[in-house]
Amino acid sequence: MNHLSADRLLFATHNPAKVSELSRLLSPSKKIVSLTELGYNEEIPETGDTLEANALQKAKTVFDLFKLPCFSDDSGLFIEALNGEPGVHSAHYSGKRDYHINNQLVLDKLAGITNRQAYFKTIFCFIEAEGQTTYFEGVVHGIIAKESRGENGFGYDPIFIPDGYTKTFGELSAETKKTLSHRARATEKLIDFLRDKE
Ligand code: ITT
Repeated sequence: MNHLSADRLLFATHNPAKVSELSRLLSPSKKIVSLTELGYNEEIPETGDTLEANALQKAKTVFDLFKLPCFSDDSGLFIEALNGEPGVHSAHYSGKRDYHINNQLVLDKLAGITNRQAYFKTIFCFIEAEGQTTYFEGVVHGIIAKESRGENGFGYDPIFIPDGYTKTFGELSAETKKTLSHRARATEKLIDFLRDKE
């Protein structure tokens, strides 16, 4: 067994909702260690033009600090009728990191538009050691609801209805989101990769 088979993985995020989602997805095989647990509260720069560039920037920042195998995810909501917006700008779409305001902005921009097609995409960047970087992708397709519904999850969950469902991610349970989300799909690939290393 090499160091990858250790049961702990450092997750380069400050988003507690993501930490608990990932912990549920990975358990019981791996334990996620968050930056908060390590006492690291600095803002991680995210200045890239793509999900890949941002994921690499986050993982590299944290890897360089702690010299531990670590991964990050960068995710976004891509809406067809808005030419892929908010995309890489999902966190601060309105200029503010405020889920409610950003959801309302999307609904306002889509007012009167019938094409509601959208997808969430996640890119995981895993840095195992200096120069050993691997990416994993996960996508879930769906549509944007007419109004915000539900309190579960975070971010754009209350306005996103995954294909095959009538409820938003905000209304669906965490258990259901776990079976079909973009992050779940990327996580499966990460788990397979880690398993192959054991
Ligand atoms: P870190 O960069 O600290 O990991 P973040 O909140 O900035 O956390 P991302 O850059 O990966 O997260 O994602 C950008 C935004 O996309 C995020 O703030 C949410 O608004 C939205 N988002 C990502 N994943 C989501 C999900 O599963 N459900 C709903 N919205 C999501």
